[in-house]
Amino acid sequence: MPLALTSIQGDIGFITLNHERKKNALSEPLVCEIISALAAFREQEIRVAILRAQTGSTVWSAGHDVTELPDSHRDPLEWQDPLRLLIREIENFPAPVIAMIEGTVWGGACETAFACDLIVAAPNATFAVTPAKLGVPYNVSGMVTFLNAAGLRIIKEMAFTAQPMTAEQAERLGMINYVVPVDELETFTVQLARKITANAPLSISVMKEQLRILAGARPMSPQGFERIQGLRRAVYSSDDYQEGIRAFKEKRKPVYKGR
Ligand code: KGA
Repeated sequence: MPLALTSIQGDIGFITLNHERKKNALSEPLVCEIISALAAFREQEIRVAILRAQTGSTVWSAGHDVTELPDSHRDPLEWQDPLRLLIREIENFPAPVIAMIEGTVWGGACETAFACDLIVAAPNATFAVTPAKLGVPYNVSGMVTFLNAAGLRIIKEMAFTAQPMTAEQAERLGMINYVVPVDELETFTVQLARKITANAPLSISVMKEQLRILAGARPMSPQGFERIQGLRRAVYSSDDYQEGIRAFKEKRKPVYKGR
């Protein structure tokens, strides 16, 4: 069974996450299917892509497939990691991608939603930034995605507490575009997409690309980058990182020691 289903309505393409058993965790096979779907949409000149879960989902996506994260001593979010590939595909897709969210959104899935151009959510949606729950040192461009989604203090609270934020709060803080009743979610999202497809695609595409480049333009010295990478390495080589991954697999609470 496909892990991601695709369908097309006019010039709007839908990608539906379809791995309910694993709560749509972003495993390499699932990410590959999403990326293939986006590639096909490019060929078909789709003008808006909508990334969604199945109707009635309680979990939109549980984030990175934790069982695929390296045990230790390797960067868990290196350049070719499936989550990193997915984020870049969404950002580089030449038309808007709308995240249509029903259910909870965790970690790398939260970044995936924030990497989308617009977000429409049902009232039951929540958003959690979870690296600190697992002991993961998040990567630099991923932190930029979060930083571009909300004010610094809000992102710090989400990252440090790892607690889910409600859709209502996320809308109030400008992190998402709309919260709409669950039974209107699809109609509303399609109407929003149609407002986009009524406009000039080349103009939209170049604005998306400009905003991507501008939003990612963060001055950093080579030394600053190397410093961050060195700090991250100390974290993914730590006992705590191993404990976080092990605890997830053993379905228990981690015990962190700070080393
Ligand atoms: N990776 C791998 N497997 C996962 C998973 C994940 N992120 N989330 C859930 N699963 C598996 C889970 O182990 C179980 O497998 C199945 O999906 C159903 O989940 O049947 P199995 O083999 O035991 P579960 O937990 O039974 O479902 P639930 O009780 O309905 O709870 C759903 C939630 C989403 C609340 C729960 O599964 C959960 O807390 N998942 C982890 C959420 C999370 O913390 N994600 C962050 C992943 O890290 C991440 O994205 C990064 C890189 N980060 O934060 O830095």
